[in-house]
Amino acid sequence: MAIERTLSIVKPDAVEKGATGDILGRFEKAGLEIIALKKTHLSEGLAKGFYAVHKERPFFRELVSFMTSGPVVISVLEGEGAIAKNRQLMGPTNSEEAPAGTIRGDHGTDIERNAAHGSDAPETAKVEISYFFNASEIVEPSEAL
Ligand code: FUP
Repeated sequence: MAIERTLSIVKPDAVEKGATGDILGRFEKAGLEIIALKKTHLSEGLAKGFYAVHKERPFFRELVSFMTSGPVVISVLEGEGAIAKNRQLMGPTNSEEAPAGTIRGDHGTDIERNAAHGSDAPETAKVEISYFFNASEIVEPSEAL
């Protein structure tokens, strides 16, 4: 499997309950390297832009309101099959259906307050990573030598 990059967001519900360290730890234990990281409080404009693909959906306003309700922790994860691995660690979108042992099962509440976001495909990962990080904020392998 190819080395991939994916965007992760620890959402406001999980940050508020102090689950950031547990969630980032799960990524590292699964062999995903954190190559960029920031804690920030999203503006309405940034949250709307991030979820623009859902702008016609009935839950859009609520989702934007939730995503701007408190700080988030955004990271870029790199590793073998990082996109699928992250989504496996998160579990299904709806926390009510996510099994114990998954991030959304352990730290989320429902389909909106679901603790974490992870990119769903290589193309979206690329767009999402550049939405939040400049190239200079991402640690490239050569810098680790
Ligand atoms: P995922 O790829 O698992 O993040 O899920 P989706 O792209 O289907 O949904 C994007 C976000 O919209 C999810 F984080 C949850 C949210 N959502 C709602 O708040 N209500 C819904 O009815 C469906 C999705």
